Amino acid sequence: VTFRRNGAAASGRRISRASPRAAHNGPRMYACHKFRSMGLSVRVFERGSSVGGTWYWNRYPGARCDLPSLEYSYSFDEALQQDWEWSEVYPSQEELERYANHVADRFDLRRSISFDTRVTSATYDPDACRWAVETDSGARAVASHLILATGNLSTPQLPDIPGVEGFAGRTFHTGLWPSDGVDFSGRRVGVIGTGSSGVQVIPQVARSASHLTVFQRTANYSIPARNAPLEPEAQAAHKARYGEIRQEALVTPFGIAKYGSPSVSAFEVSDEERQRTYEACWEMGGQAMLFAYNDLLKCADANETAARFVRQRIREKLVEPAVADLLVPTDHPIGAKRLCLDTDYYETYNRDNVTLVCVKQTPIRRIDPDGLPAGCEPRLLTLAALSRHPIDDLVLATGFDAMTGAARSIDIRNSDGLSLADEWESGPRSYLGLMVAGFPNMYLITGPQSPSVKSQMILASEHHVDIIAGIVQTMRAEGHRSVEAVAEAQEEWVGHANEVADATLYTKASTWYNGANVPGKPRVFMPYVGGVKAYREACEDVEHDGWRGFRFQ
Ligand code: N01
Repeated sequence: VTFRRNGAAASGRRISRASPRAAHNGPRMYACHKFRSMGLSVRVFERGSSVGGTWYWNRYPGARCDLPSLEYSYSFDEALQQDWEWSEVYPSQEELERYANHVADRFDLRRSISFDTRVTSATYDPDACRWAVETDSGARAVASHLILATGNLSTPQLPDIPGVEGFAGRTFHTGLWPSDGVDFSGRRVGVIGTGSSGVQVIPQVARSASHLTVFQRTANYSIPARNAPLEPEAQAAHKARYGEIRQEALVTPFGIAKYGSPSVSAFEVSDEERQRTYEACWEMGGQAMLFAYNDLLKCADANETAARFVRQRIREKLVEPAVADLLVPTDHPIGAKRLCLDTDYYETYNRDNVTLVCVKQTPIRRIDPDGLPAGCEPRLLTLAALSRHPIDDLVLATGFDAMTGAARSIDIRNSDGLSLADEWESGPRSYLGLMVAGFPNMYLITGPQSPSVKSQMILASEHHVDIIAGIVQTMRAEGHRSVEAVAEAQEEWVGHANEVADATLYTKASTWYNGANVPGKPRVFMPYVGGVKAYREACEDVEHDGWRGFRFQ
């Protein structure tokens, strides 16, 4: 049975690995608008039944973006950014979905989108310089340019645990949540996964379930989000200098104006001053902690100063020291795995109806139809000496086949018959995260080796759409029929991206950034972490040098 989001999970049907794909709608909608305004004929294929992408699929209770609403939004249209009123500092899934629908209607985009349609294959014809696209609905298209706006966190990943597909109760993946919601009242619920999704959904489920058992493999660092209503004065002040703030964002490491470029090292200040800074960051909430000093993600000792501070704060929230021992992260630098932001996450473990099970040393070996068997984690079981963990509902907050999963699932073939999946068998390689050598007229949006997930995604998507538009304009103006990344330029860029990553602490953790969460996936660090400013400058240089590294014909 293919797991479908609408209703299937709520009625308790089985989950299968044949999951749909969803990308953030940011790039698709802006690309549609931009290319249509250039007079091109555009067809967008969308697996979902409506717009929203990430915010269409990830509608689990508590789902919320952890970047400020006023920044995590389109900048391409001044009237849009002035008109839309955000209600909270950090936008909820509901508000983001509403915003996406507003954008689709405002720019009349739906007429160019084929919903409920999954692209199954794309084949390049070198004589015509065209891509032939096929879909699961039978719809076909032929196009001069093919854009993979397939998303970075869009292919839900089931855990590699035998029995997961045979669980008899209801199973939900956070990235495929039923549109009509889920009622957990009176139910015994198990949650596997304590990344950003788990940290958000766990406090919500605990409020209604009769009992919640959380299976944690790696304890993660989580900071209070401190979401709040967005005061009208603050919103007006931001909008009064919106353009300037957008420009400020472009010269920060992560493309977020709120988190500028720190100029000092953690060791250039006294212990007392550092402590005061960390306390201020903790009170401010959000991702501020990681932006306090310029070496927190580069120097292990500097990182440890922040990690130690956060560990202490986590301990202070927990009543049971034994539970704190399990929840305090010790095995990776803070920020090397995506920093989580939460509302009442740690406090949830003080509730009587919540059990934490650590499955680090003794992994879950199988899932039975009615729960997790005894012995999956007998040694470190903390709050209850249960011999087994009977559960009615299983929530998989187990993440995604990130950055390459969706693109590799489409049978994309170049003129030699080589598939993109084969080309990327040893890990993805691209030129600037925009094109893959050997695949003419095919573009990636926020692809591997671009800042993508290590930046503000909407800004990153707009940047890539604008670059592709520039390439297409050049082709029109100069009469070219095809464009392709030059293999040597790609190798050089990939080498640079790897060098930059190796100089950071990001490589010191097993994460979806480096494919560690998907069995068999090559261990390649995928995002570009040289910073948004450096990346944009590199792209500008390429363009000024007549699109250096791209071959036009
Ligand atoms: O996924 P994840 P996510 N047995 O991969 C565990 C964005 N996002 O959906 O760490 C036991 O981070 C796994 O354990 P481990 C954000 O960029 C943003 O939570 O591999 N456990 C981990 O705990 C984020 O980083 C927002 O040891 C197993 C969890 O499942 C990205 O999406 C909100 C297991 C997966 O965590 C992905 O986040 C949500 C097994 N067999 C998401 N297999 C906001 O903006 C996996 N796990 C706030």
